[in-house]
Amino acid sequence: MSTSLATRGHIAVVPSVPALALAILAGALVAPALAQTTGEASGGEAGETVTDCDTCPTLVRLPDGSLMGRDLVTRAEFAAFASATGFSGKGCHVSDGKRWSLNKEADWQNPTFPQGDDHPVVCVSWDDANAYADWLSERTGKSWRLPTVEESQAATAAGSTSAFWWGEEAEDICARVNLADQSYKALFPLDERKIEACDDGFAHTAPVGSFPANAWALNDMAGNVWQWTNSCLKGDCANAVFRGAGWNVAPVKNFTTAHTWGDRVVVRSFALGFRLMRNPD
Ligand SMILES: [Ca+2]
Repeated sequence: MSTSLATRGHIAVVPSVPALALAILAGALVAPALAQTTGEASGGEAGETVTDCDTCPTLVRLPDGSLMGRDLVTRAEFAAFASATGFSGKGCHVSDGKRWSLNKEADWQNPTFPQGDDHPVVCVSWDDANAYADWLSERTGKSWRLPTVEESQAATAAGSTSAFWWGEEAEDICARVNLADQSYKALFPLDERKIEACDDGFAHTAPVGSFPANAWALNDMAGNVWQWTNSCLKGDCANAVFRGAGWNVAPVKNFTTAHTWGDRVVVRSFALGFRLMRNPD
């Protein structure tokens, strides 16, 4: 994929991930989850968590002071929005392991596989994600939004310069991310891609935070579900970039910090969700 991407409202050329990481890190690795605030404080410590309301996504303060969702937005969090607004978004792209198709009845409540309230919401379009962010902004009086692809990649790298957020090699990847593994292969035997020989324990999505957090205390920055970003795809803002890769994805190169993909902003997929940022107070 081209590295020439547009951020909504302006054009940005994405630097390499190592350059991003070096620029942002400036030598400071941050200990995870140091403190919890109510969201009223400003200018807090890197690593602290901030929560605006009971059903709002928990945020982690990054070294530059910005606030990133600790987790992928969950079904429970999205349900609060759907209940309050009457949101209904039917029609979701699903795959049998070989071919993708539009299932007109599938939606975030029924993505065609079982999910708990603490699983990442899927079958949500870029438009749906922005509607949720706008609703959260109205509700909290604060500004919620999707991260740009640069912000998402930098938060994933968390100061590292390696291909994956944990290192250069994919070994032990089943202990790091939820991907297309042997438990997936058992349910999707038609998939002819190179499926990892290991078992991460989840055939579909996993509860958020089931795997180790990265150095900035962020969960699932790779794996579980793809994450929408606020960046246009190759300058075409009818399409948006997503990254991180999901539970049905192989091979492992998809889980590198640099890897991106994209699709139309109206598309819903059973392996695609999102996380949000909130502008600091
Ligand atoms: Ca898996």
